[in-house]
Amino acid sequence: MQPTLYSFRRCPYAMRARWALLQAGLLVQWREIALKAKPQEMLDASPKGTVPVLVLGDGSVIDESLELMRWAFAQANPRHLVLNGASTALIAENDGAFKFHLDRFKYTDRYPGESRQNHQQAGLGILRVWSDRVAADGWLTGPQMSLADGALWPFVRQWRIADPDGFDDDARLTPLRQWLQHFLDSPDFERLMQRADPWSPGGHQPVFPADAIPVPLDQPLFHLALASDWRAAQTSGGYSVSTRGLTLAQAGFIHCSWEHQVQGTFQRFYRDAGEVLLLQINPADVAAPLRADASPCGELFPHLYGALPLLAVSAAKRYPQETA
Ligand SMILES: N[C@@H](CCC(=O)N[C@@H](CS)C(=O)NCC(=O)O)C(=O)O
Repeated sequence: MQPTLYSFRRCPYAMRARWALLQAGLLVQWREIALKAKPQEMLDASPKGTVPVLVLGDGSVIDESLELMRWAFAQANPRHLVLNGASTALIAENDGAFKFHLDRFKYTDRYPGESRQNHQQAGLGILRVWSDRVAADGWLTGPQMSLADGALWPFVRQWRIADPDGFDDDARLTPLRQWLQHFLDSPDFERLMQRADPWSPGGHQPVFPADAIPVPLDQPLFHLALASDWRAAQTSGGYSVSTRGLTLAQAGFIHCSWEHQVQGTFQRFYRDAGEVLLLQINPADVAAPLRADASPCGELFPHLYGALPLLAVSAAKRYPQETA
């Protein structure tokens, strides 16, 4: 059974959670809520009444965004997002001091007696230090994207919306602006900001992501592979090529096809690739999440969000088949 997610579109905690679910190739029952009219079902699962809340198939509840991210990346971490201790300290600073100043800067009328300008300076001060980190290493905690990057960007985006001049005119924030743009330019951003009407019991039940469907486990999947990559996988014990010229870690998933899509995929990407094999995959034998996502032209393709175990491949035949 798919987990159930209670979410609110613009909430930065729910955004970081949905971002992680997208990366991990997961599909959930999506219950968008109105903060002013929380469904009783959500409050029964988590009486503290904050989003996001994820209710798993066994009834257990995750109602802290960071735990939800960690749970998602425990299911699959195809891009090798770094789950390091340095992230924990930065996330604590974000959810603590930075959010404190963001709220008081953004909603000054709710905090009588507070100085908007003081909170702006304090918030920008934190952002400058984060920007220096990005300038030094590429990402917040080092040369690779980590949990901190995924957890903080929705809050930095909120600051930018609240304080466009302060954020855009500060030369020291240039690296952080580029860092934020990376997340906003990704196709994931549009997907995680999809809209839904607030959920009501008995009403329409969408899934998140709304443009994806589950992959049926009783239909074989197919993947076109360079024969040399497949041979290398026999030695290394696992296959992790996404598509021609891209690794699983680069793309975030392994491209697959249903039977009727194989020929088109071959024509588009492999016709001049030399020796090509068609791998037939039993979807019930893969451990990593499978999700069918819409391609840029809208067609749904099955994607595997982890390495392909050799045992899940029931046949590897030359493609197109040689005629005698
Ligand atoms: N520590 C929680 C904080 C979540 C949170 O505060 N979410 C806000 C929305 S952005 C909320 O649900 N507030 C309840 C309300 O406004 O009634 C987490 O990380 O999940």
